[in-house]
Amino acid sequence: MTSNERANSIITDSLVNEYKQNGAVCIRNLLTHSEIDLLRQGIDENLANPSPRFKVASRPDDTGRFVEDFCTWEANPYYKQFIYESPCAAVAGLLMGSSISRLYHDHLLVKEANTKQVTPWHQDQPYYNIAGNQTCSFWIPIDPVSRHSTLEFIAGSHRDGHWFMPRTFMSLEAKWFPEGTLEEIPNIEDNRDAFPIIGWPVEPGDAIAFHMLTLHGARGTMPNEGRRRVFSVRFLGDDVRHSPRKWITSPDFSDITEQVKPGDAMDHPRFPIIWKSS
Ligand SMILES: O=C(O)CCC(=O)C(=O)O
Repeated sequence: MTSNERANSIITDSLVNEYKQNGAVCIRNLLTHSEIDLLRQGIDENLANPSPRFKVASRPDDTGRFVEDFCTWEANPYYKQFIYESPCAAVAGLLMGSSISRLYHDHLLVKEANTKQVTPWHQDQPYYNIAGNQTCSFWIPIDPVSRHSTLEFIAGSHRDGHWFMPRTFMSLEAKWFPEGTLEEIPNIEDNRDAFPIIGWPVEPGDAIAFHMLTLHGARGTMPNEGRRRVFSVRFLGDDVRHSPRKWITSPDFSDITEQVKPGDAMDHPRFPIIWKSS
């Protein structure tokens, strides 16, 4: 079966509706052993040769460690092959209801066992340089992840028009939109029962897809768990347009700011179209 055929056989109308309603779905057994192996090699290569964008997202006294890297697919042959050959781009196209899936960027997120650092609740789009509604990010673990340590979402939070203030994960600084210009994220963690929190324990091969405005976050990892290595790849659909900012976005795309006009599609070699509907 081609990856397109696999995507078509897995993505049912009910999964598309769940994506529309909740802004996040778990797709069981989307990826083959060899695709997960490709990501394992890609992550090894990435950690051995971190990019200038690599960052440690946990404090020095954390009992574990949380590291991230961004936008390395062009230099990493394993990531590149995965992005072009796995069914993810086709799945994103079907979930977004888009005629294309354009690559936005890749993102590595590794939490070692017993990492105390949480990933605070946030939306992704306020950190970015894009406007539009047809968006889809994948969160793909290559290790088993428990319900405790998995990525969690507030079901439906992408639909209510809120753009919440993006802040740095550790010091909670407002480095993007100026203070006071966007709504603050409610205190979800201390009031978990008041929110429709969804999340899934996952095995290698499963993938979570979510909208770039869905509120999401993750706890730390448990001492008795292994590493939580995650590859994330993010796609844009038909209606997404360049929305350059006055500040440096995360990831930093200031090098393309002059090359794609505000309001234009993200038509640039950094953002290739990976899938088109037939
Ligand atoms: O892996 C995590 O802890 C956070 C992931 C996340 O925020 C994202 O993929 O946008």
